[in-house]
Amino acid sequence: MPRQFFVGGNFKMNPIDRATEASLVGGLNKATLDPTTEVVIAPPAIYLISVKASVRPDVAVSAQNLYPKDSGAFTGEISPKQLVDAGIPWVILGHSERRTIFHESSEFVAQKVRAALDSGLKVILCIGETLQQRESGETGAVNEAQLKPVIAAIKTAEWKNIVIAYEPVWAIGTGKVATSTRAQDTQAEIRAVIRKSVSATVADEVRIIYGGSVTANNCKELATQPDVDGFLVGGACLKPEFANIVNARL
Ligand code: G2H
Repeated sequence: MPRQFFVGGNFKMNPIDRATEASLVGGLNKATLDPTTEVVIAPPAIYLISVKASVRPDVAVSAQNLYPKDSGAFTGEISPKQLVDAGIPWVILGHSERRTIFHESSEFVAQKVRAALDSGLKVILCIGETLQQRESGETGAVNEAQLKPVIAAIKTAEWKNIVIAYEPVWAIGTGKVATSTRAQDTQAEIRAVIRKSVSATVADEVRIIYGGSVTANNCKELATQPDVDGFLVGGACLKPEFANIVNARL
């Protein structure tokens, strides 16, 4: 069965006010979106409930993070159970901004993935190498090392609830998008890791999306690549061109 095209919009710490949130959601609600693309948007935690209430029903909502406990003395954190209670079905985990700025290890990301799946959430799992790692030929090893604790933490049947977002750190918010060949080659390599370490069926079925400076201008060529099953979009998801990215395969 072909893999369903998936486009996520990662708002990061935007918008800065509720009026902008309303206009972003309003714009998306009016847009013509390819009905065969699965669309998920991830606003900041404070807007999750209002976005969920106001966005069109064919667009799902995702959190950008969680803490891997049900409840307790973890000031400032949000639990998987609270997300489920709020009707939020997805969570982004392992984003490079979390790994770098907030020092999240791959093992901690795997704990979060485990907790998310235990509560019934679906996960957009981000991995990717830095420029220095790419230049020293470590891309494959870095991606495999970031995947490894997650592979160890979850069962084969649970991979249907995971989308892998390959986001080379050097391409994030820099305007330097990966060439379609580079994205394809790296994502094929990631799929090969899943084939080797999980199963051939999971490798064939898991969606591997690309993130890092995706725009309406570069999405169509990237979308022609066989191992690019969609996108995780940052800056461009705050603009009307997000609809063009959702429609990249039209
Ligand atoms: C990568 C991406 C969204 P941007 O972080 O996750 O952001 O499209 O702004 O590079």
